[in-house]
Amino acid sequence: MKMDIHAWQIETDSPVTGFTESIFSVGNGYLGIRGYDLQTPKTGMDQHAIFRAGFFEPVRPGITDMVQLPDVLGLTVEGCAPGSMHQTLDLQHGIFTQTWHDCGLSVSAERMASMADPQLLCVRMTICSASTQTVTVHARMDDRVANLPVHDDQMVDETETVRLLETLEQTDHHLEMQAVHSKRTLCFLQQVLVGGQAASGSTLRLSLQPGCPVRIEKRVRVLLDEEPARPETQDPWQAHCMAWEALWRDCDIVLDADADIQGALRWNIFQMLCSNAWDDPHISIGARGLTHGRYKGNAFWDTDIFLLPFFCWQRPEAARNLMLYRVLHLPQARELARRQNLSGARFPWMCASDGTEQCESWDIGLCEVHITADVAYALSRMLDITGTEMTGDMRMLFLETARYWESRLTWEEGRQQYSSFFVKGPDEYCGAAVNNTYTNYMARHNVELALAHASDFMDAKEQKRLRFLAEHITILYDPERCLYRQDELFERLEPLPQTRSAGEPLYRSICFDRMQRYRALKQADLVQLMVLFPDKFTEKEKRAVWETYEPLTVHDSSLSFGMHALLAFQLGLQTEAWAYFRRALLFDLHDELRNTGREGVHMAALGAAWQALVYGALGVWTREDRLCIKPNLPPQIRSVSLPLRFRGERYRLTADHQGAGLVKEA
Ligand code: IFM
Repeated sequence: MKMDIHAWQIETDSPVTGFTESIFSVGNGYLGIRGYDLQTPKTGMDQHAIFRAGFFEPVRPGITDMVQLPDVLGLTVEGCAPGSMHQTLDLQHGIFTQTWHDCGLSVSAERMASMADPQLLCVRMTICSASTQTVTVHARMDDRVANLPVHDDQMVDETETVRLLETLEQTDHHLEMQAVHSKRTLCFLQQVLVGGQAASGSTLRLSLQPGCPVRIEKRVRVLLDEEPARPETQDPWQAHCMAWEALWRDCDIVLDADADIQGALRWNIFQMLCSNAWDDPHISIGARGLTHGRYKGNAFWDTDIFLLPFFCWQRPEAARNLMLYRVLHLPQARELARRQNLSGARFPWMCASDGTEQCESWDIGLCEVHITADVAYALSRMLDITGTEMTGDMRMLFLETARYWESRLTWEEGRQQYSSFFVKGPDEYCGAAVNNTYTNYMARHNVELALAHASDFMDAKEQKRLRFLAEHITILYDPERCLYRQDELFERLEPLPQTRSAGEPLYRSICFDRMQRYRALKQADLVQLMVLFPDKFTEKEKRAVWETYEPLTVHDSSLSFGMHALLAFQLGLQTEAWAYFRRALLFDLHDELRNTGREGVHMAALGAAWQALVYGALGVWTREDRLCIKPNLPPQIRSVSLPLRFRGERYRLTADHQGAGLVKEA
């Protein structure tokens, strides 16, 4: 499907599909609306999705789903069924517009989730008629809604909807619903304006004259748990546009490059902002943000490792809250470790709003343990970049996660080493591995963080034990090849007959079990490790990892391209870096895995592309309390200018092929 990507706009003449719904999702971090067709009433209870961040309800014992809200935005012109639509997303002002022609009418319907008022959703419809006629417009809030919980197993198609909300009361202006299980309440307050004047009722009869457009506006305030309504603004559209302009002052990256690269970069940043409830530490970002219910709305390492850098450097308050979310869930992480007969704190692979483990696939949920060290790593990076003062709870997080590793790793007396058994690294095609280097290296780093920041909380014996652990954890390294080895079994696996996936991911045509026994990587694993610690590995070691593992990687995960681009930039492999960067940047816009419609926007890919540019092509990093840059721009990018925040100060980084500068801004 063709999407035209301009510097500040994405547009298409294609009909509304799952794919366009995902791409044209808009949000304000609290409320997210998929880009569904406003004119056509929904035919299935799970269609026309709107989400409220942090609102989860149980769908089975112990398992929650992000609640789908009813379609309160519908604004339909009676009798019209346009065959095609022009759809435009204005990235600068966060407004999505669908324009169509039917019944002698020309209609444009704009929508937004207000960035100035987190409770507010608005639609504005402009109707022009070619002749004198009367039309009826329906503005009623549709209370029919159900969730269609998406199975963790990507091969299982979901068929059963679950009703999570019931209606308590509905009038023309007010809809009150209640969550079936928790009894949390949800209230929608609707205001309709015709030509700027308040209209009564939700069925509007309009007399149209040629050349006299009529504007209908619908404002819906969404209140969860009886939260008080914020004061109304005279012009919510203007307030929203101004809020977006302020966001772009903090986050825009101006490129001198082809318009599609500039536009795709802005769309990536736009979608990260749309799914981030920046001032609430109780809400994280799910793997598909507020664009889809895939993964039940849960947060993974995607947030800590892939998205966090963008927020650290451009929205430090948001980065702080994303890490506070982890800190606040330390009690649940302790409980998870205890349930797994382990000490300390173990973060869930898939984390729901209440901090519990939501992963229902036992192998991934139990053995993809690197998440715990990823959280500790992310916290240390956030502290370093934003200059946030470390609290006692943060020190406890470092310590409790280190204690987890002490109990999760196995001491092998014969070899005098700590080993990890039954672990999966980032490469989810590696089976259940032994001594995955990514996991062990991250675990060691986690223990070192505890020793550096939490030794006051340990007695001398514990300090000694943890130091011993850090010194004796197995890191598989072949000095002859200067090569870090992925794990103990990888090289014994059978080669994959076909090394590149074309279109759909390989797991769609080859059973997961079979994939686990091939010598193929689903996504960056040691490549991932190299980019997390750019100063800890020599150029030779990075090259050895690249040359060994890159050809074996099938990139069946959205997390892969950006990390490959980043390492390729660092290695000066400009051709490869650009090819990977483009694929990362356009991952959803080009529907790389053919699942953007079915699954929503891949949040981690957005952050990975941002990192490839900022860490890779611009060489931004922190060293000894300093902000350092080392640009190595690809020829396709002639110059870059972006704001960065570092330890409370604002900077502007500019770079072109002649040089680079970093200027402190007032
Ligand atoms: O966290 C990722 C994982 O690395 C690969 N499978 C999908 C998850 C969610 O994006």
